[in-house]
Amino acid sequence: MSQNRLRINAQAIGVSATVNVMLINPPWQTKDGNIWHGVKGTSPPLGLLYVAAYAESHGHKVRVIDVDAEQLSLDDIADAARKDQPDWVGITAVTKQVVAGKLAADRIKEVSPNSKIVIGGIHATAMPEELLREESIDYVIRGEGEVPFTALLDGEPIESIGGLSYLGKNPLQPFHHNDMAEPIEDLDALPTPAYHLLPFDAYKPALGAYRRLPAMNMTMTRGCPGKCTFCNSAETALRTRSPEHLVNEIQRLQATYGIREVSFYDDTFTIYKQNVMQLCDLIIERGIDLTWSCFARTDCVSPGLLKKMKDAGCHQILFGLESADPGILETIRKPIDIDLTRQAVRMVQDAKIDVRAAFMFGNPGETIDTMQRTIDFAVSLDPDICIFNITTPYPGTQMFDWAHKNGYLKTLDWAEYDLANAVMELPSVTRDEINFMYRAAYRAFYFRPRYLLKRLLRLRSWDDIKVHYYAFKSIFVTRTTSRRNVGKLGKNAAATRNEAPSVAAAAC
Ligand code: B12
Ligand code: SF4
Repeated sequence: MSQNRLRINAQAIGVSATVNVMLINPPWQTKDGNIWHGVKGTSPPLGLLYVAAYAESHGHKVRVIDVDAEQLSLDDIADAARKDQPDWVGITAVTKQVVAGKLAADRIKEVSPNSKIVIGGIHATAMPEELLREESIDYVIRGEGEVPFTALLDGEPIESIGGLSYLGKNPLQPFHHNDMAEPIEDLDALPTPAYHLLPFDAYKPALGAYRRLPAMNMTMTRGCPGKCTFCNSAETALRTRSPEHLVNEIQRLQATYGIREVSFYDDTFTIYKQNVMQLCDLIIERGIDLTWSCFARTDCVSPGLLKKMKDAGCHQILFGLESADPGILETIRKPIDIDLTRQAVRMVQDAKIDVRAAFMFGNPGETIDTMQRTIDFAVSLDPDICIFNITTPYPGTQMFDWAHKNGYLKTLDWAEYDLANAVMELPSVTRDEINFMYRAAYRAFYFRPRYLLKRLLRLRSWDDIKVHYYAFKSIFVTRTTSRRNVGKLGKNAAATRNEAPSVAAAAC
């Protein structure tokens, strides 16, 4: 797909017959005992909104249903589909949502049998055949959805649609996978995500992740050159919007919704340092009243950049630090030097920007000692917020293929793939040991008198009090595996269920 083609499509309003489209974000609620059960937030499903906006730009009538944000049930989705009888239904799903996505597809097909159902997003990209085996799902779109989904709505021949997977007539070779569409090069040519199709007031980022409201999530870039084995973004084509285009969009969102905060959801927001500098200059020059947060890597920041970011309203950076063990960092292909990380965290703290650090337990080669080293490192860094996740090998990642090939996956129940539950049984450490250290990490980090005092002194709002209340309640109240038991745990011992805190996020 050439850039010209994209531009022409984006302007081609009304060239094809208008169809009725329903786009669905299925639920992904956390379970009781997970820290975010209390403090989680909701933000508009950006991928789905990009797809919606592009379809609208071709004149199609689009409705978006966000099950969690609107607090709906499967029955509500069925009711909506019965009433609307959409020509096309698009469902998005990360791995954890896919079970709910399939249930939604089944219900919609029951009440609106003529609707064609398409599923897209990260999980569909990795596992198209799994989804095409579902009777209710007609098509899968792999990769970026804007162009291929709209091509379906426009009635283009299915063989010509990039990234489309579908069933053919030959029972011996039922699956057809068209070549992937070219990554969209000119991101400025995409229409603004269709925020207007959702109830704006229903959204609020997770407690602790924002400074002011109302807030909106946006991205400047797509893709990541990183090679991390656990990540679905690894080695995806890196592209960026121009800072000017992004700032214009922020100003439009301020005029329409009065937003005062932006969560930048780029994989590595600071990857193009010059662009971030320019973006900050524009925010400052135009006097835009904005606070914001972003994700970055410790090898992608510098003191000058951080100072500029702070001046332009940045209040929090999330670093995916993963482990303090150099061997593990090498194995997961994120070999950032620990001393460099220490310096980078210090630089951010010196710039008076909050640090949110994310670590993973249960990587290949993990032992109790490496996890303890990670805990000690986290405590010594003293970030403002610390997130510990359990390594989860998501389909489509190198780690999934490795774990699958070696027989380390203990379940393919995708609902268990939530970063708070060990789904791999590794030779070097048991699942119970991982679960134990995971909980131990939260206690070790959050129950330090120095940390508690620092947080108490910084409580600014009712939301601040709530986030701490839920976090501490979650850590205190959850049942724990005793340290004594850990010594006795056999490799095949059943892992303790997800009872400890986890944090939804941590792209890096
Ligand atoms: C920001 C973010 C979050 C945010 C916000 C989510 C939101 N409301 O937008 C929060 C913090 C809430 C979050 C939570 C979780 N996240 Co998250 N998150 C991200 C992140 C960094 C960016 C998402 C984004 O906005 N992308 C930009 C948009 C434009 O891209 P996109 O969503 O992929 O959509 C495009 C295509 O996929 C496709 N597409 C998507 N949907 C559809 C639907 C149809 C019909 C079609 C045709 C096409 C299509 O077209 C879109 C436009 O091109 C990604 C990493 C990444 N780069 O994507 C991880 C990522 C999606 N998250 C991940 C995970 C694991 C989670 C959690 C499960 C964590 C947890 N502890 O529970 C939860 C699940 C919640 C959920 N439903 O998303 C994993 C998913 C891995 C997997 N295979 O499941 C990712 C890939 C990071 C990683 N580790 O690799 N996340
Ligand atoms: S973990 Fe971060 S740096 Fe690594 S591939 Fe994913 S997004 Fe890129």
